[in-house]
Amino acid sequence: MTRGPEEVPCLLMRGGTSKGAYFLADDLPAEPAARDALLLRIMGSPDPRQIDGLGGAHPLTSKVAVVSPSADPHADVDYLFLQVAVDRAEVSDRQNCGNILAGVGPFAVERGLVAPGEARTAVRIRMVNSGERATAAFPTPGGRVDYTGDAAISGVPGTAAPVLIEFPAGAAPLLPTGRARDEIDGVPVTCVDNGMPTVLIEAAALKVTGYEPPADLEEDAALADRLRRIRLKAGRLMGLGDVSGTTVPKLTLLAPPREGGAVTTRTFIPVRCHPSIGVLGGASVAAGLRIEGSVAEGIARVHPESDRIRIEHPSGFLDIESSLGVTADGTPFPRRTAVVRTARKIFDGSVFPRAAGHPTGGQR
Ligand code: NQM
Repeated sequence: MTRGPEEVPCLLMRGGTSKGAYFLADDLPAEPAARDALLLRIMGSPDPRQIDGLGGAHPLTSKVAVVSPSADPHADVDYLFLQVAVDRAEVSDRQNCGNILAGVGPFAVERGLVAPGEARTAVRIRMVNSGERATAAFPTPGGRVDYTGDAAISGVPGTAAPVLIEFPAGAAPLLPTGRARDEIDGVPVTCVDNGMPTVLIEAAALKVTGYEPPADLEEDAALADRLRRIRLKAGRLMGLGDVSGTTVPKLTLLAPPREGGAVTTRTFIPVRCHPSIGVLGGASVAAGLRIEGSVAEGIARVHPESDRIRIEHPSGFLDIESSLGVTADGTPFPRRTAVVRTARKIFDGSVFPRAAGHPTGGQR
């Protein structure tokens, strides 16, 4: 069968607590503007319901992975993450996504980019957005990806095969402002980046408990305004420039743990409140908890003898293994970060982009 020009091979996958459309780079236009225009039509953006496309009307279900063989001798594949805005005609490569990363290894095997092992396969991934690397290992009994298993992750019903994701020591500075604590608009914050630029704030400093359901926090207009102003200033302090149109940095409110974990979190990504927490966002929080002088001091309960940090969030918890080192001049850096996610192939076939030339999504 010959494909028409408007038929694009696509694999829809749940990656961790997110869902995205996965493509081989060769199946999309190489030129970024043409690629992004096509992705908007595929996902059904801009439209608050994304009714005419694959998107699920939430930032966590409006995601794209573009995968290709890697020229990096230390990686098997390149993974470019693209956030497709829901109600704006915008596709951004400014952030990475550790949840969608969970599906990249299985996708690479499904598409024949990586030969599977007889029992397990470890895929070395270069994350194009950040230039960092990760390894994802998952079961491939008999040379086929097995998505079934007994690993449960908070925020996803049931169980599935574990995907172990490991991040080696990172090159980027953990503290982009060079300080463990800054003050913005009279609020102490810690700006940290262990894969996702994140601003940590004590929930109580913004007059919330940090235990509210995400929907209640999203309805709080005064909180939204304070967070917006803090984020704009934090973006500049972190060297990210004007972040008014970008999804980074994220903001995480911290409160003492209530379920035996290290800390309770509510994360804004950056407008919607995450129903759980992102992987790299969680990695940044975990690192922030270990940094001397951070705003987590007096809130978080961290055991220095264990690498494991349990981050409580609205739908359960995320366990992260996180260890830091300190350079001779006292600068903290990430030694190793690891996390277990699951992924599931939902659909494999062709997607038919909506017709070009309907940019607004119609009536509201
Ligand atoms: O931080 C949401 C998600 C994410 C990002 C967001 C993520 C990560 O849950 O690695 O996974 O922060 O936009 O998919």
